[in-house]
Amino acid sequence: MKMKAAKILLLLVCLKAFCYAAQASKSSDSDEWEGEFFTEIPKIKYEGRSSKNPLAFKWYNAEEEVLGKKMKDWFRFSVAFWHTFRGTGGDPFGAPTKHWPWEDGTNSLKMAKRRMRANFEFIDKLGVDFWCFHDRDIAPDGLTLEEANQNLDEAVALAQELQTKNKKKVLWGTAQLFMHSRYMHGGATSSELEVYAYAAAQVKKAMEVTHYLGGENYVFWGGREGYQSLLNTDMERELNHLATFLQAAVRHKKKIGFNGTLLIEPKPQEPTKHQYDWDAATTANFLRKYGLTEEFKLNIECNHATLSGHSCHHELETARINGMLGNIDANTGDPQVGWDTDQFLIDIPEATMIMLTVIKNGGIAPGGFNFDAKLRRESTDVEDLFIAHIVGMDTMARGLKNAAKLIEDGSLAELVRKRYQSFDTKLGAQIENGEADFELLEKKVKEMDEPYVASAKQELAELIFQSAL
Ligand code: XLS
Ligand code: NI
Ligand code: NI
Repeated sequence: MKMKAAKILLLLVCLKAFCYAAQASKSSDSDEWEGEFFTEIPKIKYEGRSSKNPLAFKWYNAEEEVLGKKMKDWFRFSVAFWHTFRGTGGDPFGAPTKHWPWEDGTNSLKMAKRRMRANFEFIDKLGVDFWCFHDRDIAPDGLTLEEANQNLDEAVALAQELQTKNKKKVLWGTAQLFMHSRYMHGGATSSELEVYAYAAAQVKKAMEVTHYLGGENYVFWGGREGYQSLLNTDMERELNHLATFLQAAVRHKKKIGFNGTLLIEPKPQEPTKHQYDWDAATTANFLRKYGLTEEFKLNIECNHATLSGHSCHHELETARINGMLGNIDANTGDPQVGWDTDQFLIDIPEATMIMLTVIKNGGIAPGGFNFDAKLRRESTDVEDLFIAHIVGMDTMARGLKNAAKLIEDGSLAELVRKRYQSFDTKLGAQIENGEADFELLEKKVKEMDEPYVASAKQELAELIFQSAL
């Protein structure tokens, strides 16, 4: 009996191996993949809460309206090409663990095109409308800028064709200014003029292809724009360089007629010890100093928020109240790990707080929720790529529903309103309009008794919050 079971198992394993081998077959010198990439994955559908199917949504129902807007329009979910199609599972201590059946182990242009086809099948099956990319994720680099640009043009031409066919869009594009060794001191903040120029040329091209693909935003993430030691760094000069770089990007945007939003993605460190766009407040201050507040918004990444010692909710609120909330890189870190682990978000309270801010902001378009998130090194099945995004999307959908419940119920807003009601007075209005000077306030104090100080009602606020989850 045992032998028989083992034989059946062996047969199944062989069948599966054969199946992959068959899928992997392709005509020898074409990038065309014969058949589907994800043959065993159906189109992901909404099946509701009672479903036990891991390849179905339990909460995310694209067409369902919440507070007058379809779920898909609240989120505008996007797949990050670099994690989903270039993530290998390699880490500083270990080799790649992911051996996707469509990969041939090269970084050729042919392979780039095949991956592009896989990307569009993936986002289509997942039911997502957007994708994000770095220039060097989607096409191999070249020995010269011209060669790199040529490779990029070929990959982008195919992307354009597949976008039209599948009715998909670019949420944002960006330039990879951190991998190549020339960027070891940074791009726009490199101590080397030739590297500054190279970075500018690379961003110029990345902006142009993002525009060509109809991208709705363009991101600047300054991974290496920062320092390892202040002793060898002229911080003032580097920040000035960063500003002139961004000003030139604005001029180029206008020149090519790109109407997308320019976004800066704050992160405090990693790979540098200190990254200049530390957090939302630091970045807003930088933009203000250099007269760039009208031209840029922020792309808040939740894992970066926690690295900078804030919550994602704090960073989103900071961006919102500065009129700068542009996009969300939806991911999360690990409370026991001190780096950017880029995990899919599964925390319902966190998702609820994120959505409270997004609703207050009236939505996030033309930005969206980009899954800047990757599978764990140990997750190696093709279906894991889908399951990871499904859980991320369901988590955000639950967050949206909870936040809507809290807003419709109104008691949390009422608690906050009541806390500040002493300012809803004549004197309060004078203070808030900046008309109350110190003499006036001193006079008022002399007329009154010791101030009345009410309870903050934090536990009541928490009780109301958790009752909506
Ligand atoms: C890295 C960043 C990066 C940007 C795009 O930590 O999150 O992935 O989103 O360059
Ligand atoms: Ni990011
Ligand atoms: Ni990140």
